[in-house]
Order: sequence, then structure tokens, then C-alpha cells
Amino acid sequence: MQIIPRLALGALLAAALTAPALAQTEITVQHPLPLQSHYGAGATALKEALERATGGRYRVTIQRNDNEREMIESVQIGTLDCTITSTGPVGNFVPAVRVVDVPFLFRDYAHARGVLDSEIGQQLLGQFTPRGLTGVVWLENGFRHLTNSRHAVNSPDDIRGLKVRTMENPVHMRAFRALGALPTPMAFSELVPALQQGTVDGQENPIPVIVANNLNQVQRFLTLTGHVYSPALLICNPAMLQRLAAADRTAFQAAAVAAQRANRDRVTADENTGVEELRRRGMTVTTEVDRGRFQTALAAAFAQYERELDGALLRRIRDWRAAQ
Ligand code: EAX
Repeated sequence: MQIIPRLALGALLAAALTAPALAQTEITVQHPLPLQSHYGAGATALKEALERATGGRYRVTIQRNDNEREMIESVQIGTLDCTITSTGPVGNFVPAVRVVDVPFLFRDYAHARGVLDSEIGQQLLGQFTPRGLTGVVWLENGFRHLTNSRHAVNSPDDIRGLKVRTMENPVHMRAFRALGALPTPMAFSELVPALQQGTVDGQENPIPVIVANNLNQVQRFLTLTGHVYSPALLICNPAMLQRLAAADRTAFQAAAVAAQRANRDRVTADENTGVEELRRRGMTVTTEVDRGRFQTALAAAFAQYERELDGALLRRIRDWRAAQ
């Protein structure tokens, strides 16, 4: 082993002490769910991939904020870099996105993921730019199911008269109104208190959200309606992305793809174990649901969606098939 002369050692030390600290750029990502969730898995994968790819020149800070509309507003005005959010309130900012919120539009996860990864999904992401937002990548919340504290729901008739919390989403509200429920839109932050106080009887969310937020503690009945696929997104502030050097923007996009993979894998895992877990936690679960009856009960709402939303795009999505 070679001995470093004392002088040289001194010089090295001085250089190390005076060298400018590695300039680190901080990027803050907010999302509404616990870290141990499918959004947390996506955010963590984004953080790890970007920090690794840039040798620590970037630091991603992950924070929880359970008001999706507020986060999107903050990204739009530039006080927040990025958010992971469901499409719940997104249609209020980017109306074209509302087509993907139509109930029973997607047959299953493969159909939904395929459409969002296709040029249809890319075209919809392009609609964010004119609204002062950047739709970076499609993520996933999952197929939504109904829970309530009043009675088991086995058919559309059982929903009549239930006060159901919905996201701030007119497409979803129209569907619940058509089923005879009383939809009450509110931010996720208000959901649990509203269920505890009986302001609403029920709510609807994917299994990963129900499990991660212990909604079994405030809801007794779960019905696997699967009435709508709930996409999510990573949305960022355009100016923040513009400030990145081209190579770093490429690294950020690659990290976003890693986030998508981790998020979807977590949804798949939660879907495989979540229903049993909720039963184990004491929920009464209705698995046999005649979805055809729900679709029939929503016929009038579908006709309105065809008229008010992009009917041609709705049909294209419905008919989409993976290339053989
Ligand atoms: O995106 O508000 C909701 O019910 C959403 O599913 C939740 O915030 C996760």
C-alpha cells in the first residue's frame, strides 16, 4: 500500500473542504395516500430511479396531501413541482380527460393499461399542456367498488337512496344520480370524517385505497361493483420540467416509467390479497355482482356521455383491442 506524503494529504483535505457541495436540485412530489400504498410505491420508484440516474444531483421529496384538486392547482401555479393524483378532479382542469371516467368503459386492467399506453393515452396527455400542466405518465388507482355502512348492496335497487361520497367528478356524480343514489362530491381529505359523522352512508374506491386507508374501520359492507376504472397520473409543472437539462429531463421521464411499473405492480398485488384482507378485518363482502344490471340502469347516463363527451373517442376506447 502506497503512503501519501503528509503535504499531499493536507492539500487533498483542503480541496475537499473547500470544494463546492454537489449542487442538488430538489423536486417535491405530493400524493393523497400513505407511503405504504400504490401511489407511495410509484413515488418511491420515481425518487430512487431519478436520484440513482443523476448520481444524487436531484433529490425527490415525497409528501402527503389528501386534497387532489388543491395539489393540481398548486402545480398549475408553480408552488408545487409534481403530484400523483387520480383523474377524479382532473376533468375540471383538462375536460378532455373526462372520457376515461365513464363507468364500465374498460373491460379489465389489460384493456385500461393498453389504451392508456397507446396513442390514445398519449393524445390525452397532450391535452394538459394548453392548460398549464404537464401530464408526464399515466399511473393507476384501480377499479372502484362501493362500500357503505347501511346494508349489503347486491343490485342497483339497493343503491337507491344511499348518500354516496364521490370525487369532485361530474361524470361519476351523473352515474350515481342515475342509479338513484344521492352523490355528495368531496375531497378525499373530508371522506373519513364524513363517514364517521354519517354525513354520507357510503363511498367508492379501489381495493388498494380501501386497504391502505383502513376504510373498513368506517364502512361495513363492500360490494365488488367494479363500476369504473380509476386512472391516475403524474402531473408536473411545465416550467419546472423546462428548467431541467435535456439529459436530466430524459432521466426524469425514465424514472416516471419506473414509477408506473411499481405503481401497477402494487395495484396487482393489492388486488390479489385485498378482498381477503378486508374480510379478515370484518367487512361483509358481496362478490357476485350482476354488472349487466348496473349497465342497464345506467343507459340514460351513457347516452348523455355520448352527447356531452367525445363520443367517437368513447367508442374507440370501448372497441380497443391489443394488437394480436
Ligand atoms: O386518488 O379521492 C379518491 O377517492 C381517490 O380515489 C383517492 O384520493 C386516491
